[in-house]
Amino acid sequence: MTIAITAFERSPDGGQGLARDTRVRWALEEVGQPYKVRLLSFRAMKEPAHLALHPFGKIPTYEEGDLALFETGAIVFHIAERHAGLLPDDPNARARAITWMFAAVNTVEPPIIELANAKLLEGDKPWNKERLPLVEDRVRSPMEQLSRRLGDADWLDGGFSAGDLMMVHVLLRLRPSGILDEYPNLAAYVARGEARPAYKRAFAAQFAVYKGSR
Ligand code: GTB
Repeated sequence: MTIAITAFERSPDGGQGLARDTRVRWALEEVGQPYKVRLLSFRAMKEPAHLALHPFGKIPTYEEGDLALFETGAIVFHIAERHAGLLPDDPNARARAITWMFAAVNTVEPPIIELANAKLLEGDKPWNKERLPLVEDRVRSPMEQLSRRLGDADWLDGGFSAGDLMMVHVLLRLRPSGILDEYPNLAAYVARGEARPAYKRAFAAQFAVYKGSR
């Protein structure tokens, strides 16, 4: 059955792979599933046809036959459950990999998004200069703890899993701030993710959209 996802017609990140369709593309590439992409304008995302798929009017969505999903955590989990390659067979190891997926979106991602918003959307506010260091510290706290947990391991729990895929993509959003490079083992972890052939294919596919939109 053909898989179709949605993505930005014109990604505001300039093709850096930071928009969340990249993590879905990456998961599909890891498990060797072909997919189509429907590109959406910001206006189309808020129209009824898309709101029927995504109640919050965002990308990405995932369609496969009668099934329509939104939320990248749920989409990547679905892909990982249906196809081999992203979750270990051992039940406990599988549960731990899923735990890392939740940690990526529930614990690590929110302060990173808050920082991106503080810079992008609130940069002109008079209180921004005073607030920014507080927001940055709220990012550094989980980063410090994640860095300690990863230590000198390649991946978070044994072999590469959907937990690493989600975590690496979440951390990529931090790179432009310089904070990722404050944690050399996490910077190397992200680079290991980016070096995976499946990530490179996903990155190239989203970059081709950006290049075509210029
Ligand atoms: N929790 C949801 C998920 O994980 O699927 C969040 C989905 C989401 O926020 N999607 C964003 C969106 O549709 C795109 S990825 N935004 C449009 C809107 O809200 O109207 C977020 C994103 C946007 C821009 C950059 N960038 O420029 O670097 C990076 C990431």
